[in-house]
Amino acid sequence: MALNDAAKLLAQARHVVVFTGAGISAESGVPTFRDALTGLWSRFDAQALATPQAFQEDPDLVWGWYEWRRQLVQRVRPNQGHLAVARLATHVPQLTVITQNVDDLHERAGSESPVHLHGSLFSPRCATCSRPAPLPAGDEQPEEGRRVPPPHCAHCAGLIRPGVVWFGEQLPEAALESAARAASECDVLLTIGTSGLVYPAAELPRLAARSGAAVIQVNPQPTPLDPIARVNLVGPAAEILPGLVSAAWS
Ligand code: BV8
Ligand code: ZN
Repeated sequence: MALNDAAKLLAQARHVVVFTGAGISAESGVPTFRDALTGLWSRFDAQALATPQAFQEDPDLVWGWYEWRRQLVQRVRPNQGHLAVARLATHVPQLTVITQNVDDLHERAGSESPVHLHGSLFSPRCATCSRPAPLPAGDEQPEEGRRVPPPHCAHCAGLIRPGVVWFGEQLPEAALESAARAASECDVLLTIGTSGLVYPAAELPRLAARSGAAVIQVNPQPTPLDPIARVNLVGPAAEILPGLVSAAWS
């Protein structure tokens, strides 16, 4: 049965990579990228809003969207899926957590320094001189769809932007390099809650499979990664992961 097969692969693994997408945060109440734009945001397309062009054209709208998302993340909690991933570290000789998510739920669940391929909502920086900027004080959540003018850089007065990787922007080189090295060296890559559509991140599970790793997928929906998954656990992460970890090390 698929769960036992996955548990056996995990229990025997020396180096496990966990690769997560927006789906692992869905059960915490963080909308996935596909359905991030609900309510008043629904008139926008995330892929159009998550671009340097959008910020150029309407910085207040883009800053307002990210501030709304950051405040939302601050109000929710890691779920049983994030906690199970954190527990893996106590069982697996070597664990590398790689996330495409810009929330801090892996950290808050206890995962040490996950690799953030697409940056973070919690590391704003100056769009002009790239100096890191402080997070805005206060925690009132801007209401959905409201424009919020971004702060200005204390050093050069440039506009502050979210510390995320937008479409058309390069991923942080060090993060991508360490992620690719881990994917090519691991015995098992556990891909959780990602549609496997966004590159170059989506290349990682394929790289792991090509390098001989067993890929285990956790997702309620079919994805383009199905053909390379040794085991496909169909269902929500917060339900599947705790059972998987206890089946492997009970
Ligand atoms: C770059 C941060 C180049 C921002 C994000 C054509 C072909 C190939 C590539 C391209 C192309 N045209 C353009 C490109 C490049 C582009 C790309 O890949 N586009 C795609 C759409 C085709 N990539 C880029 O632009 C990247 N940069 O290539 O630079 C370059 C080279 C040289 C010089 C300059 C530039 C940058 C990509 C990073 C974009 N930023 N995030 C923000 O968050 O606002 S990506 C963003 O979308 C998310 O981070 C996420 O990774 C991704 C996908 O969003 P979602 O679908 O929500 O999330 P996910 O994919 O994880 O899917 C949710 C899944 O969860 C689903 O499968 C669902 O079934 C599942 N699920 C739901 N509930 C649960 C669940 N699973 C488990 N449990 C549940 N309960
Ligand atoms: Zn500056």
